[in-house]
Amino acid sequence: MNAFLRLGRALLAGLILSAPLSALAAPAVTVEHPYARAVPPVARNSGAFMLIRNDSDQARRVIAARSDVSRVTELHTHIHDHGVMRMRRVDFIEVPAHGSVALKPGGYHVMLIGLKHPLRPGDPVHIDLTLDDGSVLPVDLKAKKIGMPMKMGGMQHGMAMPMKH
Ligand SMILES: [Cu+2]
Repeated sequence: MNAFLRLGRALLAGLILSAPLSALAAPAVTVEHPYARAVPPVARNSGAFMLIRNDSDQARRVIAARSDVSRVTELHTHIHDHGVMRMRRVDFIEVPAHGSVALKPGGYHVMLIGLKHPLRPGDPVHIDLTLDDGSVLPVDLKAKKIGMPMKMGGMQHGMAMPMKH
């Protein structure tokens, strides 16, 4: 009986000790359903969208993005400015603890500026997202044909993008 109790305690202690290790092993921030907007050959810019999920107790911020398909890659949002939808660069995109944030047309997106080649439907895109804890989240996705979020919003993605670089 005593031996069983000891064994039980040892197993319990082992479970408690190993818990933090298993928490470290599973990535707390993950990405679901990533895709980029396929664009006509004349387009110089595009956007990438996804759902970013955070399973940790702490809010996490995406603070930078890099991609192999564009010369410059930025984090953007859309704002309504006197009835006109405009894009604006943001310093970070926050993913709440035990929550998620959607990057979608008309909202947050990863802006691909200065495409190195046309993004046709099915073309692969690799994006690295840098988080505020220093970790890098690699995202592999494909370009696909999608509708414009709004008549003007969609046009501005390719046409009225202020280039400050
Ligand atoms: Cu943008």
